[in-house]
Amino acid sequence: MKRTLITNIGLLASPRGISAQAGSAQGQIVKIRNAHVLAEDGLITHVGAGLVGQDKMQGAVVIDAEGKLVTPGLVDAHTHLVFGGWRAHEMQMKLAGVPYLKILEEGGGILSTVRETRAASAGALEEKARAALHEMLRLGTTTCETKSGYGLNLEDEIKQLEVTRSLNGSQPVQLVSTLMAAHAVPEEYRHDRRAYMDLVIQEIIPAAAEKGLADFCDVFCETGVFSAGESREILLAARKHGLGLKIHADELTAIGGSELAGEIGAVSAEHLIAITQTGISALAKGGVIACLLPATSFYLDKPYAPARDMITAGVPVAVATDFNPGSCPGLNLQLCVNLACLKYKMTPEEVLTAVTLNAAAAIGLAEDIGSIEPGKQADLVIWDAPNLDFLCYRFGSNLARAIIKKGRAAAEI
Ligand code: IZC
Ligand code: ZN
Repeated sequence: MKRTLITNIGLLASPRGISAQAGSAQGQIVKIRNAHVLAEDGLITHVGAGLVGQDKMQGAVVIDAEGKLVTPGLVDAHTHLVFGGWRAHEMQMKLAGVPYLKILEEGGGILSTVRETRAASAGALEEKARAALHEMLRLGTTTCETKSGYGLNLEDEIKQLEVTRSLNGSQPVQLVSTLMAAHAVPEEYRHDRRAYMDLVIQEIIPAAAEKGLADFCDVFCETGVFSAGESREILLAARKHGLGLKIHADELTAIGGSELAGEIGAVSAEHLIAITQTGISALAKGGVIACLLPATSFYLDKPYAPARDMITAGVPVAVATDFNPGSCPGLNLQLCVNLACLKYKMTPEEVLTAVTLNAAAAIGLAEDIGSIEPGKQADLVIWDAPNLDFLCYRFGSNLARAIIKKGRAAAEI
């Protein structure tokens, strides 16, 4: 048996539970001073305070937290990690005020990344994504969701998903895979979107599900991309193949995405910058987790999603990066912690739940990760911070000092 003992934890802070926390429960955090955590074969078996018994020490690798803050490993519940190229060539256009959806309409944006992803080999995509994961891990992210959606044909969607599978287990960050063939209508189907819908429903979803390459299916429900009706059709087809449902809803315009998420009981709805009160009620009624992406609001210079209204309405809130080459070419979840606190006006405690337990629930892993409790995976971060307020207050530096994944020291900074 492999034992790891993390001792001398100044403050252990963690949400509690195996499901998403909503309303006032989102801000309820367990805080233990002078704590220690024992992991055996990658699972937490004991969380305690005060003196550590000799029995716990036996045969254990000891990690001294030096009186610092320890939280669960961060969970990034929304990324587009596997892609070819970047979109820095669109920077001047963006600075000149050309909107995100206009760039897409003219064949750039997502479609530019599709061209580069199709042209790239699986090996090249994998090495690029591996470098990003290395960076994420050092910033405290121990689990990450990643979407396809830059292939937009059977072969290249499967290629992206296979890259994700190959990365999962061959580096420390655990991955959850989402099929997002409905990320845009590819150029070759511009004049026959029905034919692309059929390809997604009849070929890409069944193939991804049959090969076990995806856990979730996501759709970009947005003006000029997929309507709420089209999104419903695609997501219901995905459900028939056993996939969990996610939806990019109300990112820029409210066209019924949140209402659809509530109606079909999606696991999560993403972005929600433009959500209406009706949309918020639909999420609450459908038990949908709101996955908010504050770094995208920052990068697109858009308003911040009304997180407080959602919390008041009893919608569990998760916060993620949205790492992608267009609307958020950044993967630092610590920065999202700062933004969630300052821009969403969430408390440090609510934010911690948003980037750990609620994020884990948004990707179907709340029973395994997202809190420091016996029975969960030993995924932890030791921070160069005395408490949660400090984590929300400092920004722009990497405060992670040691990252532990499944009981093993995965990175030290
Ligand atoms: O590549 O622009 N919003 N999809 C929906 C994205 C952003 C990713 C991208
Ligand atoms: Zn996204």
